[in-house]
Amino acid sequence: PSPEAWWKSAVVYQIYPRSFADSDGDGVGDLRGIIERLDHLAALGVDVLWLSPVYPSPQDDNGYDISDYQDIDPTFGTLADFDDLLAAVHARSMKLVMDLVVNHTSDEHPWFTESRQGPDSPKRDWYWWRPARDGARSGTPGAEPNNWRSFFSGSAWEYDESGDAYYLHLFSRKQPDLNWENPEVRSAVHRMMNWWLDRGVDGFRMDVINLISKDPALADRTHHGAGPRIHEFLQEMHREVFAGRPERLLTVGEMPGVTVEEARLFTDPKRAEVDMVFQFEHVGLDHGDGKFDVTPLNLLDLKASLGRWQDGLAGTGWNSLYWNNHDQPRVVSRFGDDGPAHRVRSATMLATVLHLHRGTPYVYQGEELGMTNALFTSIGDFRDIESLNHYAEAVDGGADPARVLAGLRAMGRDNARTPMQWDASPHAGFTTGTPWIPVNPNHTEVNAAAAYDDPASVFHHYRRLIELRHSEPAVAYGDFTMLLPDDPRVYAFTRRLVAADGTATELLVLGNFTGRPAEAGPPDDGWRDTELLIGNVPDPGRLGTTVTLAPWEARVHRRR
Ligand code: TEU
Repeated sequence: PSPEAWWKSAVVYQIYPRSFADSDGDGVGDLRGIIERLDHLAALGVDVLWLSPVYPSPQDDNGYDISDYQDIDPTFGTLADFDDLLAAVHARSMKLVMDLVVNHTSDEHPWFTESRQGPDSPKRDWYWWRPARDGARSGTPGAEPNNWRSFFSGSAWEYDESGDAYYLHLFSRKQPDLNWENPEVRSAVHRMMNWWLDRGVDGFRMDVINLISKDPALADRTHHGAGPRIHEFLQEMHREVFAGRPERLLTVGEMPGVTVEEARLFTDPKRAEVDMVFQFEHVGLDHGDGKFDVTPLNLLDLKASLGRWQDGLAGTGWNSLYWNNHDQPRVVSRFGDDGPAHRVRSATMLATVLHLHRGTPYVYQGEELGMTNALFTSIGDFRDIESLNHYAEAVDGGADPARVLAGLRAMGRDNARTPMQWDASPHAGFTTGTPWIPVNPNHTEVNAAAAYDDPASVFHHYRRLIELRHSEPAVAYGDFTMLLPDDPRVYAFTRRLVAADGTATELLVLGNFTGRPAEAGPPDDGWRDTELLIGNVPDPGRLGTTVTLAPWEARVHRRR
């Protein structure tokens, strides 16, 4: 049998550089700040760091609008700082993965400024330029080439007078979509990727990579999805960039709307596309009519969804596991209870359940501290273009501003973007200046310095979970079986691995998703003699025929 891929037993940590650590007091995090805090990550034990974009950018979407793919934004530092960071990460035996944002560039990228010159520009075809709809007068309402909507509100088309045409932008109007039908675009991207890999980076997290292929007909429709050439483009990228490199690299494709059937194709190693994908199903379960219309999570839906992904990628393919990233509200506030009584317990329960699934877990900065959603009160507190555009559009359309604000407070991306809480000092040790977005006032209690000193902290729990994945092969490689699919309170499953010598290891994972005690039992009576591998309450006691889980309790038992 072929050896298991290294990333199956790895844990990835996402850094959002703007909010991680500021070394020069300008209120924005930077590369030197990350270097100074690497010991935190080494102590946590993560294997890979994923850096959100640090390239030169007008920062319309906090760096996801790139104006130069082969440099560092002065806000974050220099290429020399980057090389130092890479060396420091490698010196601690960790890897560094870059964000690859190639569905679109900034409108200030030279490729686009050239393309924009007019129909005769040699780079005209590098982007999606289209005339007004048949018979419509350019620039008038409804004249856009099709009905596509931007992820950030409004039409996905922007009229440009100089060439009397519209360009496509699935995100902000400052993020024009690249035309991947054009082979020059693809080879320019491949060259850029090779340049970073030659510099020593260990792979890429690929932003909305399933959207790079679009049906050139650009017909009206309601949902953005993968276009017809997506597999071809990823296989070509693999050939041109990754194939034949001896390094141990990681690729993860972010894919809004991807189904489990598609994900199996994307992650089948035989097809050589990407190692794993980020899917969005479980983070859409509490969306109502749009993401800002929040509905309570139904645990049965969560189990059904994650369970289907476990089954769907069991034989072929591989899951990414995440609760949080820079686009999602904080999980302890969303699916747990961030009040003082239950914050630590619910954060550690959620962590345990996620990290015991089969797949590669991703930890988003601050998640390992149990950081919570922010306390935004007025629209002026928000910085994110998605929230600001949504508010303007909804309120213009007659929605009640207080209701719109409630949606933003619960689901807005800025919840994830408040500064990392290092200590109890003013601005949480993030900066000596004025932070670009205010620090959460709860940093006086919720911070890394306090967590290091408390063996029962969220930090030490994450550290133990990561250690467990490294030391117990059943966590990384075992089969997954969902239990109690109809229990509305307890999340339960087993993991089972049969070693080469025939010995089976079985793990039982139980998580109480409520603030009240909940009864659960092991699936059969073979669980009397087990070892407790990890739990989040002081004296969990043995596993009988039934067990009463404390509010938000999680535990993992092992039998051999
Ligand atoms: O996000 C893509 C995406 O589909 C969403 O998660 C998006 O952020 C939004 O929340 C939809 O409601 C990626 C990046 O992670 C995000 O930060 C960028 O804004 C976006 O692509 C554009 O590059």
